[in-house]
Amino acid sequence: MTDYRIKPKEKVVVLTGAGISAESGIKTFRDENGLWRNWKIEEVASYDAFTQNPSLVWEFYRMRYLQLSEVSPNPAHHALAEFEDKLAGRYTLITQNVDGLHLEAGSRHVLEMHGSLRRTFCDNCGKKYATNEINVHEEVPECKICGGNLRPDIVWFGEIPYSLDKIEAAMQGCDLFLVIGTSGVVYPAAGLLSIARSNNSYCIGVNLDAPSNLGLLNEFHQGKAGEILPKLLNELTGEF
Ligand code: BV8
Ligand code: ZN
Repeated sequence: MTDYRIKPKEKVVVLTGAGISAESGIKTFRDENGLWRNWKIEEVASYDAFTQNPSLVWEFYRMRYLQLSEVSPNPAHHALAEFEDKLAGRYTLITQNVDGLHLEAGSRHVLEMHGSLRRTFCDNCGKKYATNEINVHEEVPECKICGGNLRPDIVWFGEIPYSLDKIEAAMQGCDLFLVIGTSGVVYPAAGLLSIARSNNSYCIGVNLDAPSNLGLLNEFHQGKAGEILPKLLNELTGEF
């Protein structure tokens, strides 16, 4: 599988995308039955869409939020949580996913760069809410303080992702970069692999299909993350 072995003090950064949650039953975006087959990005995943039709945007996110109560982390999420325990202090997990499954699996240092379905905030006064403390069944949930429209705490297209400063710091001096379950289409997340290469990180990819930026990888393991990661991560830490 891999000959790479993480040396003591080496720093590891992991970037995940929708593919790592696929085996939990959560739709990806760009696979054949992905979300963007039935929903138009411009109608549900931008601030303009929200101001023009908040009800449609909430229909899209309500459906995805309610699904969270029916899904759970899969072996890929659990393998990463155990991996983190072995690399305490020199490990960063960056996820594009908004499902919160890494946290549910026990990962601790997670940078949810595109936000989370489990958080909401008021578009008018900024008050933050956990989504489980609002009435998500309201057509457009209202702020208890000012009556404004609540929005999912999701980074939409055209909005600046969260934690870019922490992400940039993590990428500096990163020795091993793992990119898992992402089509490598959405920036700035997709640009991290190029940054890793320019920082001379060793780059390993795990994906069902060959991603668009395959040429930048030192190693590519094709297949399902839930099947590949448990063994691969144990090999990397020399446990296998
Ligand atoms: C920004 C929240 C300015 C929504 C998301 C033209 C060129 C380049 C860039 C742009 C451009 N025009 C506009 C842009 C910028 C734009 C962008 O990149 N657009 C793309 C579409 C071209 N980006 C932005 O707008 C970003 N903001 O640029 O602000 C800025 C930035 C920095 C500094 C200053 C200013 C904001 C982007 C965030 C948008 N929000 N999410 C929501 O979730 O509802 S993006 C959305 O796509 C999700 O977060 C998702 O995670 C992400 C990426 O998709 P993937 O995770 O890769 O999922 P996908 O379905 O594509 O692929 C799944 C993969 O898994 C597949 O390859 C499949 O083979 C694999 N797989 C499937 N099953 C498995 C598997 N792998 C392993 N195991 C399996 N079992
Ligand atoms: Zn408010």
